[in-house]
Amino acid sequence: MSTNTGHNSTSGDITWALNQPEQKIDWGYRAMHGSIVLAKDIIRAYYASSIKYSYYSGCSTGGRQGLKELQLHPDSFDGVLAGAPAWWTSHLQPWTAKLGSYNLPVNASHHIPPTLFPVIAAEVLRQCDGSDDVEDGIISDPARCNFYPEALLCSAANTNASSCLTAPQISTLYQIYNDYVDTNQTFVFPALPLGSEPQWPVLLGGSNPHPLGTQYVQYFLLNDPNWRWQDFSYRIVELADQLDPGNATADDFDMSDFAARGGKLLMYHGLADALIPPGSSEYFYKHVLKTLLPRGVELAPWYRFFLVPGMLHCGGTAVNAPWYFAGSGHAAAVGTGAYSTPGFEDARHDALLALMQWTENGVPVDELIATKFRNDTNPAAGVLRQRPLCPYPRQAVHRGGDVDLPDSWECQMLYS
Ligand SMILES: [Ca+2]
Repeated sequence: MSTNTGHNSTSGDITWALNQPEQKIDWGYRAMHGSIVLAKDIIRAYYASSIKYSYYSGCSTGGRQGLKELQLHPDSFDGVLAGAPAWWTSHLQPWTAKLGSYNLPVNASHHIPPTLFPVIAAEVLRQCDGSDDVEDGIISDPARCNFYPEALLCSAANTNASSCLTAPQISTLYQIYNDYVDTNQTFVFPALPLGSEPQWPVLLGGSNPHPLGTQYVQYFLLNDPNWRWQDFSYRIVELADQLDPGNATADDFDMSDFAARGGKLLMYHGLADALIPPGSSEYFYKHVLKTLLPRGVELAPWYRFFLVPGMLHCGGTAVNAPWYFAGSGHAAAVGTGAYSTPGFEDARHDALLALMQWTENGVPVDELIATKFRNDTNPAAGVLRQRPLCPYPRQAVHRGGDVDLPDSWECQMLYS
């Protein structure tokens, strides 16, 4: 089933929410649950039999919806595949406005024009590619790179504004790459990762912050279309925490009811995602861990989280990274009629089949093989690269051989 979540709009438009508290609740969780209940009734009636297993697959807001449904109604689904979840609505949306403001106004000396984003991307890749021990054009562990932004600083010898950054622009770069921390060192939201530059035009390339930030504050939080992003303050975040309109934020980290009934959760997030930082999924995972492990609930038997090196928001890559594993929207990116992982329709290469095998046969997802086709819209043209994705906090480590073949890699703990 699918649902319009109770309103009609394009995906970047929040104006419908103005003074509509019931529609906000519909969007937050209610339309999803009602639709699930009705869909199950229809399925039972049509097939005249009971439902054996129910699965969910969604990314971005779809990821949030999967987590929210699981938290409110642990018996709705047996398996949930949640990609790049926009789970932290009350912080993600204000951060989106804050992030955009770093690079504005466009006539300021600190503004970095989008034409410089590829220059920054190239320097980040030059400095960081090898920090994961393999020079393959993919930054597989951004946290291991000790990036030095001043390498981009214009000098007396190089004053070409299309190939270097001024000191005020370097300061903007620091803001973009640093977590949003506010009053009393309060952590608000994680930064964009090194390697996310190819997707920066979405949130950092406009003459205003993205509407998903600004319009959230205007139409969802304050019901004040006249609010200006220039007036952003920490008060907005505090208000969002306090009100959380529509109860949209999926922050009930105690998912032990879902675990206890045998539910399985597979979560993934692209490490080059510049719309929702992968750090927000790491934060989520760690908070579930901190909530449940002290009570004796291990995560590995029911919840696994995969970071995807080089993958943009929900899918795609700018650096030829293996990103295709039949996640939400992946087949649609290939073209009409595509399904699973073309040519590799099995639980090793298809996250949904892997989730089903885990749920129905008890085979845990110890790794997933991600694929980069030579041509993203024509899998028949062959495979460029395949590589395992590993359950956090493991990561794929090269053990020798052709880096483009999956068996040249193995999952190892990222600490020792
Ligand atoms: Ca690398």
